[in-house]
Amino acid sequence: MLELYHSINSVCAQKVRIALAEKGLEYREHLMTLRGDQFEPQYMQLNPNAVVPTLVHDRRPVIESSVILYYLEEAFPEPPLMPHDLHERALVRQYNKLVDEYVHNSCTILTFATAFRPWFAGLSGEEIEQRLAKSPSKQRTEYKRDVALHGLDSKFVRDAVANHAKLLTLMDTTLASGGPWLAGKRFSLADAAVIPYILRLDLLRLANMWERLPRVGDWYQRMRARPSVKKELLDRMRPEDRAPFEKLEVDPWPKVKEMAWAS
Ligand SMILES: N[C@@H](CCC(=O)N[C@@H](CS)C(=O)NCC(=O)O)C(=O)O
Repeated sequence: MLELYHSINSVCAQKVRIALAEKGLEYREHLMTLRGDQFEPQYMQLNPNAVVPTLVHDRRPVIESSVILYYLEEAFPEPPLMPHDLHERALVRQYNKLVDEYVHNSCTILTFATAFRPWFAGLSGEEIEQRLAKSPSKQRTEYKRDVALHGLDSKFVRDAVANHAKLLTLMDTTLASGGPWLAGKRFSLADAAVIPYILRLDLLRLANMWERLPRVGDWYQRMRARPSVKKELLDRMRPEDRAPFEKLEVDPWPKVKEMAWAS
């Protein structure tokens, strides 16, 4: 039996839900609020990093979203979400590595600098620190504290934007040399891993980041029409999941635009 600990807006969990849907796998879900339940000792036994997603397969946990994607591919090979061609397989891993190493934290930075910033409204640096103190990742705590205090003026934002630009450039290059999917002619774990971050930019009103990259825009439309993406990303968002994005008070684009293609 498959079980998934996740939350609707979690980008890391979204990629896993897409892979599960693509493979037609049913799972029992444990919906987390991430407002403290990730630190429950029982959950941290499954995932000592106190983050989602966690997949439990036959009572054994698998953590780290990209590792979960590869695990699902090996445990349930049909339909395949890894290409046959070795270079395309390497490209899938390259996308996942870029996301794991740079894009994920950059997405957290942009999201907490804007849509999720009101969660910390009115709190002092110390109070914010207390709220974040339980997280085992001191680096992510530092990012969140800084963007909660400084918003898009945080010193971390420029690199976060540049890392998204790097992803978009890789997408444009690989789509130009192949396509229609990120790692060739078939939908793969690269598409599943990347779409949550592109949707997030869109929700943060930053879709202009790919205005000069029409191939990326076309891919995004193809992805939005895909049943797994519709079911697990677009249709799963409840009003409360959309609210932080709809309530964005300040349009982030003018500030982000200056940084987007600066280098
Ligand atoms: N490297 C991890 C990152 C997981 C992660 O950061 N998950 C976020 C949601 S996307 C989370 O659980 N955040 C809760 C927190 O930071 O307290 C993975 O890929 O699974």
